[in-house]
Amino acid sequence: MAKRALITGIAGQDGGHLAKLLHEKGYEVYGVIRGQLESSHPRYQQTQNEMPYVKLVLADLLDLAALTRAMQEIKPDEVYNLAAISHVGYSFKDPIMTADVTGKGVLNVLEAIRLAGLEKTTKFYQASTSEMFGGLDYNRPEKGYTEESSFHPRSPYGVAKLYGFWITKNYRENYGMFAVSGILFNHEGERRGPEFVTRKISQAVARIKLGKQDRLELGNMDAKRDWGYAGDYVEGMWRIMQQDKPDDYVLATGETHSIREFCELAFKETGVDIEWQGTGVKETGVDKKTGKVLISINPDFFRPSEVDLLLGDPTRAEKELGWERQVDFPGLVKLMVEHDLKEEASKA
Ligand code: NAP
Ligand code: G4F
Repeated sequence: MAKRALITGIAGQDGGHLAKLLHEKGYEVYGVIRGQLESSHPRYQQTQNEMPYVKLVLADLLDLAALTRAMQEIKPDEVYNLAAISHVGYSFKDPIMTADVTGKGVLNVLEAIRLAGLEKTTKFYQASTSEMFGGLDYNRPEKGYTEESSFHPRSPYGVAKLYGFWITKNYRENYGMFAVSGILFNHEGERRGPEFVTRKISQAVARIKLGKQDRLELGNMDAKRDWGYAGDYVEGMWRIMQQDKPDDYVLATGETHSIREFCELAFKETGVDIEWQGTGVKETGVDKKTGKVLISINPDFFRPSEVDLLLGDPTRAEKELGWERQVDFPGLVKLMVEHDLKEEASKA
């Protein structure tokens, strides 16, 4: 009989990649979509059209009753909890809702599994994050954060995710559940939401190339991230869930790049060389050939506190899971810009 997987956050970036992967592996895939989206709603229909093989389940991460009902009816072999308020900048604006969904929502899913009497049979994956490390100098190992590194979250999102991480570990220890975390560093791609910096850049580059936008406004240009491709990371999630012994793993590339480097490579894809001029909020990215300002700073995008540098060490995942990323940093930027050039060109 086919294994059954339930994915929360099905309509998000990773939800789509993971659903496709599990479907290709022969799973029966169920996807949780927010409770108020009736089947006639465009968002529901869009998700269903994109993933016709997924059986959509209406539920909200805040609704324990709906989640418990879903567990009782589906009896999934594997639950992947990807749903969250996942935008770090937004979490400063709405910390209460972020704590409820991104933090306590994890407990709701775990409790739903337990209330349905499935804690000995259903495996649980929690989408933990490198944001839990915080990127401060004192706890940053030279080769990158590992499963042993200490945490110091720098945002309401990071704090909420740390609760999710610990409650998952707690259920593993308390009830003997196969409950694990993937501690994933930034992963991007053609499904990335436009509110995240990489997609904001790739969309802007495409729109500027097509004459639909003049300029790209960004916040902190100095931040560095360990960016991989989301398609590679969902393979890692699945591998974490196939281990004999439940445990937590870091998935990362082991490389870190600045926002500036991402911009330079992205514009290069459309034949534009960027030259940086000025400093601080006056910094601009200029088209070397024409002298036109294409990138400027808007302090509205600054955050009250910042994670300056993220770098992960994936050694353990590579050794124990045999996980290896397929797409490198230049490949990721290229893939995103090429996708957005086609997408923008197809729009009126
Ligand atoms: P995403 O695109 O923001 O997707 C999150 C999904 O959660 C969305 O589909 C959203 O639904 C859903 N959601 C939000 N609130 C909900 C609620 N109350 N009830 C039910 N569903 C709700 O995030 P992602 O990039 O795919 O990331 C997946 C997970 O991995 C997240 O938990 C994220 O925090 C974590 N993570 C991501 C990265 C990364 O670099 N992408 C790295 C580490 C960890 P709507 O579609 O209706 O808005
Ligand atoms: O793309 P970002 O918003 O991603 P961030 O904050 O690293 O969070 C993402 O990765 C985490 C894993 O490390 C996930 F857990 C989380 O759910 C999410 O997927 O911002 C990246 C960097 C930041 O330093 C930000 O300040 O880019 C900087 N930045 C500069 N200008 C900007 C902008 N970020 C956004 N979103 N928009 C800007 O205009």
